[in-house]
Amino acid sequence: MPGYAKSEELFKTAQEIIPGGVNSPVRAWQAVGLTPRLIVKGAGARVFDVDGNSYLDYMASWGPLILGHAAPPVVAAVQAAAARGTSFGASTPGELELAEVLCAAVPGLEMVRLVNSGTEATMSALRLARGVTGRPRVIKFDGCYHGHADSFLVAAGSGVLTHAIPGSPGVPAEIADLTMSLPYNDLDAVHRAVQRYAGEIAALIVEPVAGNMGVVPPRPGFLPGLRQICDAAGILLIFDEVITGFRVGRGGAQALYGVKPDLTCLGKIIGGGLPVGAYGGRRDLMSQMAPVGPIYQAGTLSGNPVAVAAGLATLKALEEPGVYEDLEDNGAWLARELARAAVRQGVDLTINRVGSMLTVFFTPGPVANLEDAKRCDLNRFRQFFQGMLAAGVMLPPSQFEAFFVSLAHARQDLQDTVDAAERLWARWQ
Ligand code: KE4
Repeated sequence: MPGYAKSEELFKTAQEIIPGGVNSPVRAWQAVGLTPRLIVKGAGARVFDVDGNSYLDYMASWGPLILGHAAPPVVAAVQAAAARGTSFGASTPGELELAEVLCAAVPGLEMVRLVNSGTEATMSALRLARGVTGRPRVIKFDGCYHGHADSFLVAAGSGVLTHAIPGSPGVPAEIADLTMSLPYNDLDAVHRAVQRYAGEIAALIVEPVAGNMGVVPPRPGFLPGLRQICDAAGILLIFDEVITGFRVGRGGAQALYGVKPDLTCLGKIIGGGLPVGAYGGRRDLMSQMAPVGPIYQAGTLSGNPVAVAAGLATLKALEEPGVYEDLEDNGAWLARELARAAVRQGVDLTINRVGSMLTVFFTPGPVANLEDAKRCDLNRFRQFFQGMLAAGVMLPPSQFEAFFVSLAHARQDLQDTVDAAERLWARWQ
């Protein structure tokens, strides 16, 4: 391996003019105690850093790159769109096409609006819920992350959890007080909160498969139970499918588990690696959004034609027959073989997986909520990350994130990953 002198030099300079040297905190690799590698290229299942090192990539840009890096149809669509102009400040046919694709695929979407990030999607969905119900409170779950809008930074899972910031300075207590954060998979806690604040709760927002405390699937009955509680209390159910949308199936987690939310938030995959988010749901709710309704939300680059082209090319590629079966087969194979290697090497771990998103938790488990996830041996994860990086495998730099298998990962890539892990674990004895 040619070392990482250039990454070190550039990252040192970056820290002088960009907070922490990064444009998003988790990229600073503080949780794994290494200098982050600056990436200059991706191709298929691999990324290449500024020093010329190559890595099998399981970060997938935190989820969007389900086709792999620089997928030819996406690159071609972006090049063609850019050559026609990058933004017009006017509606374009592509925005309508993407809205039609989303509404056709996702059961809960009767209407949808494009924005620029998952944060914008969730903050807009919450404003809509509060505007329609006239109620101020919102329920979220410990370990779930919904972006960095004030109402959600009270006990978020990604970023904030990794950086041990309980909530965040700058979030007014008055705002945080309107949010309740409950244990994931705990319907009794939801019942208690709803009884305590009946009539004051606008919405309950949930990652239908949690991805920001590591992957934590919903217990059987959890999602249907949330639906029933919300129906009985007049609370709007919001599924944050920014990760799970088009990841765990074409219709997202709501199709996989058969529970339809009132509002859905999307991001990541629907932009194919470019900035696209979306929120949508029942027509009677979305019709309350300006300019047709009174609730305001806007964005200069919402529905940007180049980003929309990347999203459309990605979602079109995901219409190919068998793609989700392939992702399921490869996700299951990787999880099973990693677990078998861990047993052979006497390493205590738990692997949670849904489709092609999975997390290796360094705890005997089970891991069904944030408290369970917090029992992980973070030093073991740090050793695992560092050892795998040295072996040419780039994992997400936090115990509380998901590995993503893409359509570009060949079975041999997965085998190489398992072999690297087993060689590393053998040295742990
Ligand atoms: P963005 O604003 O980062 O596009 O989306 C926020 C968001 C909303 N909802 C869910 C379920 C999410 O996972 C996210 C963002 N995910 C994190 C990592 N899991 C993004 C990585 C980062 O913060 O750099």
